[in-house]
Amino acid sequence: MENQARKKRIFSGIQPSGDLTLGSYMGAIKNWVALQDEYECLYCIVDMHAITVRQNPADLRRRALEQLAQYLACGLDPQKNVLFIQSHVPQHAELGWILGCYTQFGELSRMTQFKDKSAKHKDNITAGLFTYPVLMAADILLYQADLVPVGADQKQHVELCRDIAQRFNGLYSDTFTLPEPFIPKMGARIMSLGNPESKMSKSDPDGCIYLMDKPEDVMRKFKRAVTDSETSVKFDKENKPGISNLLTIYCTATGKTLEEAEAEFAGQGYGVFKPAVGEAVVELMRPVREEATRLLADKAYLESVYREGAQRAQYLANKTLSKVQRKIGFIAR
Ligand code: ATP
Ligand code: LTN
Repeated sequence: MENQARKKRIFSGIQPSGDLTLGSYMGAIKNWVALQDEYECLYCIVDMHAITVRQNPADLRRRALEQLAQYLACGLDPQKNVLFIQSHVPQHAELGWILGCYTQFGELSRMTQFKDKSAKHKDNITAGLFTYPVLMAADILLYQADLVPVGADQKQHVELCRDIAQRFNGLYSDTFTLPEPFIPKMGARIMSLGNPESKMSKSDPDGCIYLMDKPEDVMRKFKRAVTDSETSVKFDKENKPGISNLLTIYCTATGKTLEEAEAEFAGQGYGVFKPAVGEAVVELMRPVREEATRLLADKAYLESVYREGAQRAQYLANKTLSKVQRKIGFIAR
């Protein structure tokens, strides 16, 4: 990795707070795979972020490992990329604390994810949920990432990260690279199949396709997808949010353009279109599901991947962390 210093760097992560979804695949992971040759990439399982809402310990442990198997199964090469678990690299927490001292209460109060999640978990609004974006900024800035491939919902957090970095650089001279969000043109916001007005999310099993769903479950969910009372397969986000979402999924899964898809289903009605989308997704996910299942049986291999990833990540993280500590006036260890 050190020999490729001229390559630009990428950081991204997903919380092991639920099974990976078609939304996180189309919004984020698909791009991680596409960018892995061109960039030096670190892809993380952000378990420290996951505990900002209550997790069952056994489930958290299982999901973190499953998520690693799924990253690999989606096509992320552990030789090319640094694949690791956030809590294995304590520098994230250390830089997170420091950056929290350069972040305003008001900035964090404006984060829409905090507003949404604190409304959902009214009985457990922790300080960790509030400072979540600071830890996310630490994730990104520790590695001097240039690009952060995420779905549209994470744009605000990446922008806050830039603001924190800019503020720090202004106070102490250039320290952090300013990261850019990388949001796909198509698939940045996949909507729930049960309610096309809200984002497809792990915590909504009916409207959500999980990467590990069996083909019959995928087909059932697509056949039941909420649409409208018309019959034409046309992209119109305002008036036909359900069909527009299905078209987006179909095109992202097959690589076809909206025009090609509309032409393909012209005059055919939803009874033909909905199962066709289901089949495209089943075919997209089949190799991922099969390979993830195979990998999960090989715990020793998965362990070797996350161990090596943590070592490589720590080496890079230490460089930034010691620079930051020196700049703010901590005595070197
Ligand atoms: P939660 O419901 O717990 O908030 P989530 O389902 O939104 O979780 P995350 O783990 O927060 O999923 O997201 C992982 C990555 O996938 C992020 O980059 C996020 O922007 C992206 N992503 C998540 N859901 C979608 C979606 N429906 N459409 C496009 N991208 C998505
Ligand atoms: N907040 C992100 C997960 C996340 C992340 C990151 C994404 C944590 N740290 C750093 C990109 C870069 C989410 O998906 N909810």
